[in-house]
Amino acid sequence: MKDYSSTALRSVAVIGHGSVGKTSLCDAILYAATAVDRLGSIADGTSVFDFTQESRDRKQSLSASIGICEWKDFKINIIDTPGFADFYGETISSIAVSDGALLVLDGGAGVEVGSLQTWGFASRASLPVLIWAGRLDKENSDYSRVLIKAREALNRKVMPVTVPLRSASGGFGGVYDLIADKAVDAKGAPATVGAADRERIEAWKRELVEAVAETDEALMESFFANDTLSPEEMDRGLKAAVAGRQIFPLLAGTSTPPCGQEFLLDSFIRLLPSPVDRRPEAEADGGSGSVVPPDPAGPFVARVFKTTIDKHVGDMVFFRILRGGIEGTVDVQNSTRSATERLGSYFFVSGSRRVDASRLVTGDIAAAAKLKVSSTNDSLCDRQKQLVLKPISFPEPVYRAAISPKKRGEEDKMGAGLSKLTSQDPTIIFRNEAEIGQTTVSGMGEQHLATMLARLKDIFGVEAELSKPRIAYHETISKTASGQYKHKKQTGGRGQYGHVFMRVEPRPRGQGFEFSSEVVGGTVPTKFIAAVEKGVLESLDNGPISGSRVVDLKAVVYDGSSHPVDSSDMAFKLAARKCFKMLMLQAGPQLLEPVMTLEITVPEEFMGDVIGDINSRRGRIQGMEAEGGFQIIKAMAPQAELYQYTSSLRSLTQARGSFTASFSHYEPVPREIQERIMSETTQEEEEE
Ligand SMILES: Nc1nc2c(ncn2[C@@H]2O[C@H](COP(=O)(O)OP(=O)(O)OP(=O)(O)O)[C@@H](O)[C@H]2O)c(=O)[nH]1
Ligand SMILES: [Mg+2]
Repeated sequence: MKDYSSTALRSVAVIGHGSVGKTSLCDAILYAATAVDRLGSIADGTSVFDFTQESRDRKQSLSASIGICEWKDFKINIIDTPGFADFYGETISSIAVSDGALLVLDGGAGVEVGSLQTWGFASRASLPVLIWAGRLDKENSDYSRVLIKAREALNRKVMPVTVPLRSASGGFGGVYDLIADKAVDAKGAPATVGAADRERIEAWKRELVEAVAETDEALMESFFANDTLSPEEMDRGLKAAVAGRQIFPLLAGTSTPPCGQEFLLDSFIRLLPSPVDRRPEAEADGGSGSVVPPDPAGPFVARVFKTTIDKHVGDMVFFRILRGGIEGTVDVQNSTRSATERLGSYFFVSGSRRVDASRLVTGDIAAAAKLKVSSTNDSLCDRQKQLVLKPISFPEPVYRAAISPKKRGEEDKMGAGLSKLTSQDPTIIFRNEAEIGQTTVSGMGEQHLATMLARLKDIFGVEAELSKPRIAYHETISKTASGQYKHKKQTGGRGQYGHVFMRVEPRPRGQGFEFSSEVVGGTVPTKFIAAVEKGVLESLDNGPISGSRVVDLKAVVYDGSSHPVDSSDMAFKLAARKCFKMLMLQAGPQLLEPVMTLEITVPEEFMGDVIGDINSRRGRIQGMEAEGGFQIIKAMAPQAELYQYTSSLRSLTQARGSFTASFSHYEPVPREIQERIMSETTQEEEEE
């Protein structure tokens, strides 16, 4: 492949709802640009982008995949992204390294929940967005309706730039480019516009010119003076408006068979900013607080956005060069991990194919092999000019499960595999949770974790299984209680003697534990007070209701007695422990459970079902808001009721609902549940 300068590069993340036709479109783009001889197909398993066995088997994209094409002296990196919410991690990181996003909508359904979510990711990254109304060959499709929906749900300034033509029978008849004034028929061959389409086209053209004029004062004046804009003014004005997210061009076409991709390729070049015009990247907090402008002549900076682990070909790290460039073998700094990496074996990747690269410039995307420590979200930079980039922020994974190896003794092997997989995929988090005595793993959904288990087995040879995690209950008291306990044993030789009077008092939620002594006159000798405190502290890990952590109370030792020979630290510790447990049970013990805040986004029609379901999970609805045809439900619900909620919500909403969850606070569990848990705990204790 020939060398391209930064201004002749474009990287586009193709995003959208699941199964909307993103990968098919990406294949059609490569075909239109003659980067491939044959059109890749999902059905035949010949897609350039869905090349992994996993994605072929499932006919679904599970990770981001890059395809390269050359078009009119430009090099275009097409990044196909997953549409299924479980795999959004790679969608978000692809957006972070692109010059623009192409949001794919279905010509029939228009804006779906995944369209809104991925649009949101692009908005958060301030990325220019082009929109593709696809699958227009399907009977229920309607470009005008897609336009209306996109304006309602996404942005008022969605403006048609390429539009469908009608066939003689009234179906899809090809595409017309409003800027180039060119048409193709449904098979992609040059065509002319029939009288039936003329009028609509003129109206859309006029609307586009007006919209561009509105974005800039000088253009507005010119428009008033001439009642139109010159082609040069249109080009410049539209490009600036797209870069500034003032206009979102809507394009039309089909992918099977392909139609409209040449106009789309033209639009990438014409409408998206070049890498040197891209908004500067920010440095992480604690850096010089400044930004990194995309200067091709500056010191090298790159962002790692994807890592693949492959036991046959080795690990690969994908990155975008944000400033400067490299040629030949270079030592760079991984500033995130404070390590030097040798960039020697680097190349471009198109599908599963490696393409030689002798040099890399600002704005391009490449992959490197044989790196030692680098993985997703790391910063690579010039060793003389080190900085850390503000990391890409990923959603909090909401699907949490306990994980354990199927074979005993493989815990360490599993841990090593998991830590490698989580460094590759920041939307998987695993933790050793001491409080519940389990290793847990959180991901974006059931499928996400299932894929992770498959990789764990495939790459690391560990079979693991998931289960419902224990709940990290807390225990506290609701009233004050006081009493005494005497630990006294006289068995031959030296005896044991410890005697304490204690009081326990509730403290406000979140205030934690406090110990104090009100002993006067040395009834408990000062040297044993620490032992009393220790005894109580030891009891805090193992509350009397469920063996959980005890919180939010005060324990006061106020009296006692001792024996000159038989008293010891041990005896006082034991007395304190027994006394504390006894008092907790008298002080209205209360089991607290973690409660989560939920934000659930669903189409209006499913709202009733979703609210009903939340109520049945002991949840409380806090409020509702309408946004772009969707309802956002804010609610609180106990964590114990939310295991596998991701899956339930999907089945309740035909996969059109989504949610985020975060820990909110601890709250008393209802009496009958506390009693059940308490009797289960006593049973376990008796069995032991
Ligand atoms: N009729 C018609 N079907 C299409 C068109 N484009 C794609 N499809 C079909 O839509 C289905 C989904 O296509 P994909 O390209 O896998 O969709 P995707 O958005 O990549 O799916 P995910 O990656 O899983 O989110 C496939 O059956 C395609 O054949 C089109 O232009 N017309
Ligand atoms: Mg796909």
